[in-house]
Amino acid sequence: MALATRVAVLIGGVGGAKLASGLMHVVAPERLTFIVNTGDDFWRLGLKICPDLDTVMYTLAGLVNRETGWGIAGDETAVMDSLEGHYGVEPWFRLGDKDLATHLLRAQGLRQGNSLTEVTDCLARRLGVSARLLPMCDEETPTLVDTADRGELGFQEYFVKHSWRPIVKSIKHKDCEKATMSAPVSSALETADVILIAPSNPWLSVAPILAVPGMRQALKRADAPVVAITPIIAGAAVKGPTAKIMAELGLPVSEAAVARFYGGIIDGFVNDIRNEPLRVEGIRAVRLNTLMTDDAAKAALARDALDWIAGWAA
Ligand code: FO1
Repeated sequence: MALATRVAVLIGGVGGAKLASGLMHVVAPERLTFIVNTGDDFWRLGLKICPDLDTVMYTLAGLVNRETGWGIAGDETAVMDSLEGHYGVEPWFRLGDKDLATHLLRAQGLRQGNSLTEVTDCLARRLGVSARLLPMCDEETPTLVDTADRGELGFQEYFVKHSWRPIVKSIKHKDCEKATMSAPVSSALETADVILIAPSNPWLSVAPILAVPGMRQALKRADAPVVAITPIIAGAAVKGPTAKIMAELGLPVSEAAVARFYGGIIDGFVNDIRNEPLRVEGIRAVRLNTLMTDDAAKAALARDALDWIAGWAA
């Protein structure tokens, strides 16, 4: 099933990038399209930072810092240190020197009037990434996190400056009603043989993608089966605030709650072997090892998930 299959993946964050890496071993890169969350994006020091696009791009290019899951391996921060040391600018969001090259080129490309889709494609191709990398939309729809103790925060303020400690009351996708699905995103969903939702944070990293007008309808209308992979294993998140946010939103920290969150747009759910069997109306499920501890586990999850889908998708 794998190599000839056209796979589109809705993805955000570090967890998603691990699956992206696994898929690269199983699906021909030119048949892989990643539709990436841009709700984390913000302008900083006059540069457009796109953390989830960069995490996927660097992962696929073999450049990513594998300890953090973001930024470039071995990067240094001479520029950030100079900002702080010479100018007293306290960079709570730290950009590596090599990483800055990406942000400089992206900001330049955008200021020249290119779309984020065009700029992203140019950067990825120059890094030798042959899978297609698409922002979920070209408009800016920043994720805002309304918190009990610090009011409304921008995503990176919540996630980095305050280390996702604030208590989440609600999550908004600013100006999402003005966003539009780009032609490449629509085409990727129409032509895919399989559509996967990566084990990214559903509320922080996937919800912004689903908030793009027309995205949910495109997923429902797609011929391809839509299958989500659980970000919850044994009642906890592998990494990041997924479980904490679910509890703060009053949801049970369970894979069933995630499956219900995606209810109506998914046909299947890849559960974890450590979890109880999933019982959610109308959703097929399988239990695989979704804990991607090394490259072999990432590839195995990608292969086993696609083989399972091949077994029931017409
Ligand atoms: N995460 C941090 O916890 N601290 C940082 O200083 C930081 C800088 C950073 C720079 C570029 C980039 O692409 C990502 C960066 N991240 C940092 C991670 C980022 O906040 C998250 O990966 C996503 O936004 C959440 O999915």
